[in-house]
Amino acid sequence: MKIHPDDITTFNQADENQRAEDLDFLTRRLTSSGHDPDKILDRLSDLQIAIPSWALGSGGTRFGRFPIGGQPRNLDEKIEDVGLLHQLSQMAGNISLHIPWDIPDDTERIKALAAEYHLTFDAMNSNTFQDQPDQKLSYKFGSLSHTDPFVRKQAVEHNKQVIDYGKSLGSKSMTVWLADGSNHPGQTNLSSALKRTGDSLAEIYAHMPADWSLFIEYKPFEPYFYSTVIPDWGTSYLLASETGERAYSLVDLGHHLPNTNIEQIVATLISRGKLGGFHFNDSKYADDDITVGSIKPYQLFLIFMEIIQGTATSPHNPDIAYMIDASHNLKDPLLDLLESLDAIGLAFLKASLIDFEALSDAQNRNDISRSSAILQDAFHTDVRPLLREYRVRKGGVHDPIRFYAEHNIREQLIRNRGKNTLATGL
Ligand code: PSV
Ligand code: MN
Repeated sequence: MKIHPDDITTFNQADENQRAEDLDFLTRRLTSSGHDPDKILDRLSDLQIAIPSWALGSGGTRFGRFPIGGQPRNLDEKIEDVGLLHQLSQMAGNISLHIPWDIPDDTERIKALAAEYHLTFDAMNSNTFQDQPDQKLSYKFGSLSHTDPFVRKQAVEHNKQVIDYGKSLGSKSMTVWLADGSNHPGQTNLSSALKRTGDSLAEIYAHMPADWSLFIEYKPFEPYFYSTVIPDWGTSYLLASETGERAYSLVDLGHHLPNTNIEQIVATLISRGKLGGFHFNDSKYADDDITVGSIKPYQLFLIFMEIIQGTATSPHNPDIAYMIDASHNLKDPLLDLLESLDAIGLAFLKASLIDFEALSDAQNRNDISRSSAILQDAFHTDVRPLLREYRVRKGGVHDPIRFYAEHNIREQLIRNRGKNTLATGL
């Protein structure tokens, strides 16, 4: 769905004066403390967040699913939905595809359709955690790490095929999340499984064009509960280092055991130039995949602090591929994604306000109170006027969540697509 520019203008004009006042207040505060709001907004513009093609419908749990009407029925409609998110927020200029959930029937046509919505294709994702109806060998006991070389070959071939789809769509990276693992002690030989995985990854890597990157995603448990072959950042880093220069780790916020210091992992990986991808979501317990920033907004702020600081001091880290990897069981998926984009934008802006020079000085003097005060000062600044300004300047709406509700977008989607549509994905 494309929103008519007149509707955007009308919406933005409604409380223009109040917004100008709020922005003026914040701008004066920021400039008096040495910040350049225009520069900060330029950097925000570079922070485009990919939307996964599998997160546009209602998610489910293993106990049930409560579908929402108007879900996208095919890839074209998914692109339309991401286009809408981008038009409103100006922060979602990329789409990430999961194969075989979203196989493009005609890559040239799909690429052209995405371009109409100002979208490009971010990392491609393979799927060797489910058996497909036409599949010869089962992944029940693993894929890239399987004991049977024929199963490994099938899984490697699938990954190569995903790269080929990505090549024709203009993507430049491939994410491998390997679900392989075991449920029972003794079920697998842990070190042999890791070795076989490394060998399979090397084959996938060799198939990538020279300007592509490989992202290796880790996860400590689920779907298997005793071991996963790539459980943590250390294993991912190890595999990435052994696989090649353009192989990197991918951090998914939900893929850590409770209370893990994720910002420290981010800092460490960036310092070694090995943080390639980042999946946003939030969680209370495990891989809950709920709205970004809804549970731990301070953690998100600290992560952006490490990203901003780390990429400035370790320039050899590549541009990070950001994606929202969430699942929407209760909320309208599009609204939930808009909320997540808001949370990401706000955390980034707040982290941009940290006085890094003063922080470094306080750290060198071991002045803990001063260090904390610098962080708190940035975190408690209300940066919403700046985010609204960014959107209006770029042609979006100042408040995408309100716009979405006031314009009854879900009702329109239900009218156009039907009440009982189903989207592929989780
Ligand atoms: C696995 O939990 C994961 O985070 C991976 O990124 C998958 O590709 C995605 O979720 C969807 O299953
Ligand atoms: Mn993920």
